[in-house]
Amino acid sequence: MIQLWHCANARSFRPLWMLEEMQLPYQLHLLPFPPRYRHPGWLEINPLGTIPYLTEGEAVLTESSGILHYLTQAHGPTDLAVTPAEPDFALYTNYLFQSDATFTFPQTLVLRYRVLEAPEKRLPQVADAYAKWFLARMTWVETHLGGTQHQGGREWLVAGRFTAADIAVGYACLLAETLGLFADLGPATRDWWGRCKERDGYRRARAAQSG
Ligand SMILES: N[C@@H](CCC(=O)N[C@@H](CS)C(=O)NCC(=O)O)C(=O)O
Repeated sequence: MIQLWHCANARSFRPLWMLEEMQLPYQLHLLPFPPRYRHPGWLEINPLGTIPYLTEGEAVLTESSGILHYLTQAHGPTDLAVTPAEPDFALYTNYLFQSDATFTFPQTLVLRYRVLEAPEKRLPQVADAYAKWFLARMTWVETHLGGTQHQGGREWLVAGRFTAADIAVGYACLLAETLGLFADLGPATRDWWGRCKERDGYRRARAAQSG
């Protein structure tokens, strides 16, 4: 049985949403955020102190977008993955890695220095700089979604269908909503995120984390 340790709306939402899209059985462990400080014994389970933390038998994974890849490979085949035989395989792979390393990374500095730190330790200059960084990086997504498909724009990020890339990158929009950055994203990105949120899998994942 797959087990997922998760905090509401944190990066572990990526695997939670994926599990719901794939309709795989799993056991969810909901933790308070940040678990390192608020869930005694968490560092003994995961020395990184972070979530997601997913296990399946001997398999242990801690990277949210890597887990999406793991699930498609271990429990596929599924149309949520793009195969090497498809034209968008390179874009798909790039989005999976880009989702956390390029898009969510700057958001976490905004979260930390604008929201999580005690007021006297907040650093508005750092938070503002990384908010700008995030919005600048997301122009890649805006340009991509707004182009081709006969220049009417793309419905989904790759392969003309909803895939794990939409989940991985879509999470950055969820976090942008939490951080008050969503309105500053481009119109094609905001429309696409609206479509993502209409997925039954997304709705089930949101319901699962609310207990
Ligand atoms: N690159 C990792 C980052 C994991 C990570 O930093 N998770 C955050 C939650 S969004 C966390 O656990 N933060 C709490 C902490 O560091 O104490 C991933 O994509 O899963």
